[in-house]
Amino acid sequence: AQDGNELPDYVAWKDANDLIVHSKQTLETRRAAQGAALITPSNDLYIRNNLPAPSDEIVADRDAWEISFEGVANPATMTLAQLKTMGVETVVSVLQCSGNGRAFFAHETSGTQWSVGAAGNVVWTGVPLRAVIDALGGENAELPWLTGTGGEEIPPGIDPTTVMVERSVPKEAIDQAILAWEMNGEPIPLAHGGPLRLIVPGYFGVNNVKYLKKLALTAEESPAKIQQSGYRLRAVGEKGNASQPSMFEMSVKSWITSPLMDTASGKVQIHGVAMGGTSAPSKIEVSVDGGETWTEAKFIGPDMGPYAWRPFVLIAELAAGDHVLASRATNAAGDSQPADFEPNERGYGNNGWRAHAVDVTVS
Ligand code: MSS
Repeated sequence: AQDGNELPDYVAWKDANDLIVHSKQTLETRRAAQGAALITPSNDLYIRNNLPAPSDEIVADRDAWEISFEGVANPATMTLAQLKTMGVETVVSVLQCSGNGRAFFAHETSGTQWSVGAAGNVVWTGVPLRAVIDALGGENAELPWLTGTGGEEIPPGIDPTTVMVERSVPKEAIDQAILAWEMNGEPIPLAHGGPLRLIVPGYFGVNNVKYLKKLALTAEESPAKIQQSGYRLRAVGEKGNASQPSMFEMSVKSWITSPLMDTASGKVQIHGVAMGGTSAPSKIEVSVDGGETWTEAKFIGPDMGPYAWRPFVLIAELAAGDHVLASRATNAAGDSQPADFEPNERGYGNNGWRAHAVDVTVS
């Protein structure tokens, strides 16, 4: 990578020039590399792992991967080969880490200092979860949570709940979720959760459990730390606990990807990407004066549904001098980005347009 940071072995196949290596477990897509792309190429997609990825033996025979289902009328263990006979659907959805935008908070936050690159727009293919659950006799109506367990090995001698990646989401998510085996038209790379990944469109990255080995309807949220106290929105200085909002549904957000620093005066194509969270982006405005005045910009390319992002462009006449370029998206539900997002202990969920603005010098 440009920093002189080497790509870790398990992601050596990625494009080093387009990535910032924060650590072995956290790699971010460069803002300029996001450009006006409809779909984020797998080579450029960010990585966030809470535990080291499992060995690549698990993708040697993908169809033999087993997943168990509980909390349904007829609990069962199925192979990926079986799932591939139960239906198939393709969903385009933004994969975004809860901490994307953390670097833009003014207060000090622990955790990876992501700017905009812990996000990508991805094509996922797999079986709708609803079809699988129906085939197993339906879910137990008394159980309100859908709980997915990741396939990492837990190092011996430690309490598994302290490290395991197990996430619960409200069971309403069943209707949009898919069990995916393909990403961007290819088998999901190990680094992104192959052989099988739970995709919950519209939900933050953490809920999209990789190497999914168990899926259950449960009475309670997972006892795992990542559920109980991790990924909870709370005031600066407060500890995490299960009464605080969990990082489930994403919100409306956008950012400019070009120009980012300097540009020549005259006509300039200002572009970026806009996402609606759980409903499609419906409007995108751009400001060249730090948010004093706004002009509606144009979406580029096809609308790929409520969970996808859309690239946008505004052709603006920029005079020489310093400009603050900002973007502000609105979704079909009528929500718009706030100027500022409330600072919170872990720096989650930042969608404030002011923090995502860029300073550009026009000469
Ligand atoms: N899964 C598993 N199994 N493990 C881990 O670690 N992580 C999370 C998700 N899932 C994990 C999982 C997170 S947290 C995120 S973001 C995501 O994933 C990412 O993805 P990629 O593929 O990009 O790496 Mo934050 O909210």
